[in-house]
Amino acid sequence: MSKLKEALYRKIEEHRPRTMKLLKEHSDVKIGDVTIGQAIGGARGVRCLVTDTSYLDPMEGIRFRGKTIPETFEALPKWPGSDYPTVESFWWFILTGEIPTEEEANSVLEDWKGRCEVPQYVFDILRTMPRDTHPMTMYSAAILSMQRDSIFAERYRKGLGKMDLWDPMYEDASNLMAKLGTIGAFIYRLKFKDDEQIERDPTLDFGGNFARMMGVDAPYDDVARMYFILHSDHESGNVSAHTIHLVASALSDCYYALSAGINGLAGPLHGLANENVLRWTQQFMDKLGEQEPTEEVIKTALWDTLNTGQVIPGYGHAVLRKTDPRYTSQMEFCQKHLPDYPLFKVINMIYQVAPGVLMEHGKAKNPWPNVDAQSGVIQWYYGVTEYAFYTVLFGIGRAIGTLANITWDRALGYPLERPKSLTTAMLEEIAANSSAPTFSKAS
Ligand code: NMX
Ligand code: MLT
Repeated sequence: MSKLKEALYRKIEEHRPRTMKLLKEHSDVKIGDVTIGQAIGGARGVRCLVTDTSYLDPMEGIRFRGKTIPETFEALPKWPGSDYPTVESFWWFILTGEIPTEEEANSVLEDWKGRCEVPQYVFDILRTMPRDTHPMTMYSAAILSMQRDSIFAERYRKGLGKMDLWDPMYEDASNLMAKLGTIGAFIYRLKFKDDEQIERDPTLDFGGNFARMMGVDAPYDDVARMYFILHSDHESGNVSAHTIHLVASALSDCYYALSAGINGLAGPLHGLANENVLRWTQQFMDKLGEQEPTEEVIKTALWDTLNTGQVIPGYGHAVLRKTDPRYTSQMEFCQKHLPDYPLFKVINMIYQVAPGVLMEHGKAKNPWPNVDAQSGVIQWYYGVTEYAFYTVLFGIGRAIGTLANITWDRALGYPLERPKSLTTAMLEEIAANSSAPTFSKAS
């Protein structure tokens, strides 16, 4: 058994009695009520998921296993010469809640070496797809195609007790994690670099290898580490994480679940916003031509978008009510590495103007930027200008938190997810019989 699997098993044994006690002694304790506004309005604010890998506070933003982003970056072991922790050390952390020693983080790196080879048939399938297929479709298809290799599905078929299911889930999750960087970089070079592929280097970590296989020089390895960790987890209610949790609750394996979640991430209101931010900004700059961008012209362009009924990509959030700390973290990276880059200056100008415009527009509950508003600039600066690829980067990161989360779902024996639906007529009847004020709105 690998060091990480042993550590995880110890944590699972410690945690199980807590869940059992809650279920046995406090099952009927209420944690919230659901209003008609929430039932129709996408379940905003309904508290009905349990996730220990991360927690999202509306004002503070994300904490991974209790740590803020700066605390996470500070605490975890780093690759020599690098400013950001390795993906391998973060994987240990998100799975166990413990900061690994360097030796423990290296044990993940060694373990993934034995798992990282992507089957040739995956590359063959990707090469058969029309070249104008969206990279997210390719990424999702690649993950799904490997389902035939699921250890979970095989062991389940053979008959495995409910409380042992976490073990093959962990195996599938680790097998996937070790391969996703290679798959992402392969898709990038297949689509945008005439299929000229670059071999991985077994002496490098996940981030270093990703940069190498993308064909982008340092510090892109650190960009990759930062990017994957920032996008890893946003508790369980977001579309991708929730989908992954939901699909896995049917005891579908990691391949089915992750592929499904990636399809949700591909929506423009979710992960695809990072592609749309760059498209919007580039179109805006193209229109400007030689003219210097000013706050006034940006304001006009934002209003033009809103007046056609479209959303401002990269702004707003279903939970956050402040600037996303993942935005801030990337902005700090830009201030350090590319302070005078014209595109960064434009993105900063949008940040000065967009919240005010959205407040005046009066619809968005949160006028502040989310993670997607800043991420494309960094990619663009390092030469990854093909913005259709950006959501794949998000999707590689998102796998880390969600695969850890569904491994824990199996460890704690969470059941099939199956909320109850009502008809509109039933809601009307409930409303008619309710003493609640008729103007009440979902929070
Ligand atoms: N631009 C214009 N209108 C907006 C925006 C925005 N950025 N954000 C919210 N609104 C509108 C929203 O469309 C809704 O309008 P209507 O009443 O006509 O349906 C109204 O404001 C109320 O929406 P909220 O309750 O503030 O937001 P909700 O929780 O429904 O949706 C998002 C959250 C993230 C989907 C929404 O803010 C949005 O569409 N943002 C732009 C797309 C984006 O950046 N998505 C990425 C989110 C982060 N991620 O990576 O997933
Ligand atoms: C995410 O990272 O999943 C997004 O910020 C969306 C969300 O949390 O709802």
